[in-house]
Amino acid sequence: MTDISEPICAIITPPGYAAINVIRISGKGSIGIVAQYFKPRKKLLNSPSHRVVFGTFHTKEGRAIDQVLCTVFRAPYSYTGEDVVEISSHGNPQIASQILENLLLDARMANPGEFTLRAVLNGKMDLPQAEAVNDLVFASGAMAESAALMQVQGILSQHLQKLLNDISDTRLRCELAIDFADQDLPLVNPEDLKNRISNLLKQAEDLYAEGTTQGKYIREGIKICLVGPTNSGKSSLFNALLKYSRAIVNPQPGTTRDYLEERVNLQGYTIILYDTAGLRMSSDEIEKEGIERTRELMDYADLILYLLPVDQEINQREIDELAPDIKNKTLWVASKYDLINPDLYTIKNLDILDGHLPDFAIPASVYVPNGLEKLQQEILNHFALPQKWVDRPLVTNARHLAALSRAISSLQNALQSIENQAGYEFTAFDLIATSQALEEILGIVTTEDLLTNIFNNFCIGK
Ligand SMILES: Nc1nc2c(ncn2[C@@H]2O[C@H](COP(=O)(O)OP(=O)(O)O)[C@@H](O)[C@H]2O)c(=O)[nH]1
Ligand SMILES: [Mg+2]
Repeated sequence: MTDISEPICAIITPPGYAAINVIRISGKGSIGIVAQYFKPRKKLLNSPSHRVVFGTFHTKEGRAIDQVLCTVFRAPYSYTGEDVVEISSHGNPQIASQILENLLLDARMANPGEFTLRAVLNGKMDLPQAEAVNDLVFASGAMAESAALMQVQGILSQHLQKLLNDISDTRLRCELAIDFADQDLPLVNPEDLKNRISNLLKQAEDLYAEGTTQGKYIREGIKICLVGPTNSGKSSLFNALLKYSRAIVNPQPGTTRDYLEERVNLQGYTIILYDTAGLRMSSDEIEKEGIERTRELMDYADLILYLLPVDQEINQREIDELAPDIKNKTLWVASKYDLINPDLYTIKNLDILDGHLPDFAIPASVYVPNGLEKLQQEILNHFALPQKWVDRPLVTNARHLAALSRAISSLQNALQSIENQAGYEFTAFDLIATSQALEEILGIVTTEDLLTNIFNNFCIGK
């Protein structure tokens, strides 16, 4: 890695006209570099940390560019841990570019995520916190924001650190047992070690399970696919959930032939909603293609909302044929519920789906006030998603999940070796492997490739 105190700079506000622009410079000599162009120079040079200094930014030749505010942060009390100056100029992109051009005479352009990388290298934050900074910038939905913020604050890191401590404690006990094999140590017995490892395994597995379900939904959004016969109200429901008319709604069957994809927010969670072609036996080639795509989407989706409109007869054979093997990720929806005729169609009639669920279908109507409330509630229930954010360690990052999964395998091996009485050396070895996997999450052991990969996804200026 290159010299880590070399000054780097970038415009850290979005491009274009705005009220202000901010240009950041970080690294050795940053304050002096800015002071060359700034009047009153001494005031900037002598400014204490966390102060704002008002003045004029000039070119090297002495031509005034703009009146600016310089915020001074002195090492180590800055985001990066280095000397930092943030120059706020008037929000004309040409002004910001000219300021940057002058700084670039003495500093280099920052790479994506390089300010945050320096924060990590200087011990201002650990790797999961840095990754969460990026998640926070790109978070969609209140839940994703809360999850990322919690990680920036280090809640996951603290939890992993505690797990690491417990693992080393257990490993030390194994090592004691190896070293003093001929003596009777009350501190180590197989039963106790087994309990400790089982307990560690359970904690790791719980963290993993929540990460692959809620963590994944928070990070990637929940993919929900609307399916059902033609004219069952899929497009209407799609629009109603979106709260605007995106899909064409038409009493003519077969209006939606391709599928549509939109994101909506449901109580802080991002839902990726798909409106699909109706499922029915068809001889029309285009419609057949649409139905094929619907089937692919059904495989891909996290949840299927299968609409069974109350004004149509349910064709059991069609459901079996067109939508097999989806029953465990399907919510059955009694759509157009405002049209219900209790004599003809009761929830009980849905018993013809016997053997394939549903104990009930969820009544839904886009034409009555609050007609979708129950459905929205059932969606959240299906995923057991809390409606309010609770601070807890939650893994939302694919890299972290992969490492956690390796930690779990090693713990399983450790448990196995105790049960098989294979010798404490093996258990200790597996516990070391467990620690290494968790340390990788925390960035205690990193490679340059890993860091480059992570920070390449950041925006310039972060
Ligand atoms: N009464 C009533 N009619 C609905 C409801 N949802 C949709 N419709 C009507 O059903 C017809 C088909 O709707 P559409 O959304 O295009 O169904 P799709 O073919 O499944 O996409 C249209 O005439 C809609 O106005 C509902 O909740 N109540
Ligand atoms: Mg449609």
